[in-house]
Amino acid sequence: PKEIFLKDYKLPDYYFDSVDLSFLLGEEKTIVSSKITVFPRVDGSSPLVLDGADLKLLSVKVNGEELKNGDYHLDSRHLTIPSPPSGTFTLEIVTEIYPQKNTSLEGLYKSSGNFCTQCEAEGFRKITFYQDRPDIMAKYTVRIEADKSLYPVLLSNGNLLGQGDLEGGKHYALWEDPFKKPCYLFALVAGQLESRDDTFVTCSGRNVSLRIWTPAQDVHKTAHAMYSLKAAMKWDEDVFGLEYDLDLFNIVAVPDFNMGAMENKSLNIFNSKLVLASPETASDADYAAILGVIGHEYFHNWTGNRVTCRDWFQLSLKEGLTVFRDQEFSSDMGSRTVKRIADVSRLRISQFPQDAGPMAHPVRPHSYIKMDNFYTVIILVYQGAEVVRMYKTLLGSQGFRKGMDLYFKRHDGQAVTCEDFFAAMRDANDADFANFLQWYSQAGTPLVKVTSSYDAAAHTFTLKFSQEVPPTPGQPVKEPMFIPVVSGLLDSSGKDMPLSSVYHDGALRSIANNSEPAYSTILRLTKKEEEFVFSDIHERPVPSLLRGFSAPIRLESDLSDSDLFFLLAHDSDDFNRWEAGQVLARKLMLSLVVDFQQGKPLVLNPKFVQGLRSILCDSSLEKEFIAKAITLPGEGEIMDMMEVADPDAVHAVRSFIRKQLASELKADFLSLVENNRSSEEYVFNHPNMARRALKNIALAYLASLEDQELTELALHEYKTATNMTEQFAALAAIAQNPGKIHDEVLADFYTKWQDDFLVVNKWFALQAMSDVPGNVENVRNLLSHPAYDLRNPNKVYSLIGGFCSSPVNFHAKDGSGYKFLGEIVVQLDKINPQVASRMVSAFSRWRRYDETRQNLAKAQLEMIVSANGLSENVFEIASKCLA
Ligand code: B3K
Ligand code: ZN
Repeated sequence: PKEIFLKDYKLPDYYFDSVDLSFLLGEEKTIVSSKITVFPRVDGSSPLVLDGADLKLLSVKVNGEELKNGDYHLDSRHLTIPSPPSGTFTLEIVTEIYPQKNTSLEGLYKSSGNFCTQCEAEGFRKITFYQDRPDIMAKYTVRIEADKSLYPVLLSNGNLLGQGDLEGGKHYALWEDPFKKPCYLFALVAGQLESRDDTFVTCSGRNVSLRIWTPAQDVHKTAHAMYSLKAAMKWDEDVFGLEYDLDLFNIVAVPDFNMGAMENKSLNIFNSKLVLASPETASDADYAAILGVIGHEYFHNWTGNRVTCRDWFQLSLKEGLTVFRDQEFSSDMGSRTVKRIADVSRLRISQFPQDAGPMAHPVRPHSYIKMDNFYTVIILVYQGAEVVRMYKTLLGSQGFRKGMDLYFKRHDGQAVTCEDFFAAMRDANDADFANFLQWYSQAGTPLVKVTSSYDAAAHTFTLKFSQEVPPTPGQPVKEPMFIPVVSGLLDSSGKDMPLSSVYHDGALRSIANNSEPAYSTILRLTKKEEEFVFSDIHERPVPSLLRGFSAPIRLESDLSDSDLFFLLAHDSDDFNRWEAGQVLARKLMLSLVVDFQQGKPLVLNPKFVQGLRSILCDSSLEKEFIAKAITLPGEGEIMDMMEVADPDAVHAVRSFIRKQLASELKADFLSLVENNRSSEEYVFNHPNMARRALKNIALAYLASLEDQELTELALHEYKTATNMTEQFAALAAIAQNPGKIHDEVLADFYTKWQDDFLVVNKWFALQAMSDVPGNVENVRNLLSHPAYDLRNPNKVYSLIGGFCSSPVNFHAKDGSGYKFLGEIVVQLDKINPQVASRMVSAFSRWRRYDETRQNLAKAQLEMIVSANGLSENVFEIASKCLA
């Protein structure tokens, strides 16, 4: 396999101006004809090299003349024309492809009888020979011809120029996209679909037709997606002044899709999971995900499509920025604190571990074998969004907006780099960003340690920071980073102290602005070690550091447990209130893990129970915040903090604490369930979601007690639920404990929902994630369940992905979990390398476990790497794991 390096980037020798594509969609094969206007970047005859994969070449013409065999070279990856004519010329290529046989779901393929495409990152080369790179931007027209009864709807990017009937029961449609675009944004859809139609009136008064396409029976489930789309369009106008630029916006939902969705210009293609929702079939989490992803793909129209990436190393330019934008959108539509907590938890669960493992790489990677592997490794996307968030933290909303405006002014219609974004932010604000660019090139999560001291005589409070970026593959030594630490100081009554000035680096900086006292300030860390001294501090404060998680780092402080309980009770920054509770819980869990390993009896610190009880009873708190605050850190998070990860001990401890809390707070939990039942119809809004979240977590705690009465309660909630959020939560609460009721309820749920594949996936995932020992056998059996299909990515993510997320069973000491995954990966790789490669990443932390487990996992990785005909996708991940 060939590794591609950022340092080797070269401007293309040829650019494409216009691209006319024509598709004859057939049952056996599809014929793709392209006519491209090519012009050289500089004069002189360099060869024109086109990418191509799995294509049958039928003909090549240059300026209308067919090329003979010797006039071009063809190998398994390229079509090369060694000496094209000088100046502008036309290139015509005809290829034959087989979408029906394409199980990789990349390029043009069929999903449930309909044709659709997925080209990002490098899938366009599976459709025709092309310079498949994002800095080739061209204007496209697309003609689609197909059988009219089988494929009544024919869609592509841009505006519909014409359509009509043809002989033999066929018809055609002609589309034109007036905007230049890279080929990864090309899309085509053909099939039996119906649409929900609506109109959005833009800020300048233009009418935009909105259409969401699905099979006829699902159209009624698209109301929330349409609501989300209109909300996103309005938000982008209000917050960034960005207006939609065409008269039509299409979304198509398809059941077989490798990822969540794709931002193709004016023709977004979505995994059905992220479009279809009804109160009976989708949970609050699904509704929230739909809102976020519809927003995300829509926002790409400006951040990704109008301004795109020069090369794939710059992926974060569009993904980091667009993830940041969708996070802000969701925050504005719901609760900002709760959204931030959810995003930071995700960062901790997925990104930090990756960043500490064999796949660690900077936001802008230095090399890749298969670009697709760098979308699933969340570092890039989530860390990328954190980097964008830091610009906003440093510049404020207005400064950030100025930077965005300048970015669009400078780069609309261009393919650019992360430096270009940085420069726009800097120049628009005349800002000093120190060595901020390190965030793009250095991998690894910085570890910041802080100690504090109070000088009562001098009225000063000192914070001493040190930072260290751990070594990662290929980067043994690191430079210090520029880390903005938003901080405040609490007085003994729990109020924020007014901050007047801080001494740092030989200078006294005033914090108060225009004589208004400030209660929070940004400490700019840039060195390996440094000190900040606050003056005029008249009592020993409790510091609240890294408010709102102002930088994606690990923070270790010398705060005592009582400081943390104090922050949990009083911090004005709700994020940090939650964080204080998490730090306490992590400490507690780690110390109980040691007790467990030493065979000591487990005892829960009564102060912890007390702290959580006061959160539960604090009526000033938002319900969803309470639900988050009483959720313990995940097992993975705790294992990550251990020298040698011990899944059994961590699981035992977490279950112990849950049960202990459930029994001590039983009365509180019972009243939460009572008082938060749905009385009205399902509404997707923050207060209602918050109420359901709180009720559901209380129910889960109660059911963990395995008490008959409480199981009856959960069963009652299951039976009376009028929406999926509550029904599924009750099912999950019951499913924690094996037994007769467990089996009956699971069977009942399947019978109810067997015709709804999205609900059935929830049912698979729930069983796959079970902690019941030996669950691997159950999961194996489910592989042959009639509703299961390894070719459908959603089903794989539910069952196989779900299984790997259960530490006790995936990491079972007998190796049964590893063996299961090893077998599946090899089998899946033949069908769909992208999905197989996502699954193999579950092995990536294998060195963190004990020797027995290491050997068992390593054996599976070795077996995978030596498998015949292994894809580059899986090879890249598995070999990096072994390196
Ligand atoms: N840009 C796509 C992801 C493409 C992944 C390709 N393997 C959608 C998104 O950003 O949401
Ligand atoms: Zn994206």
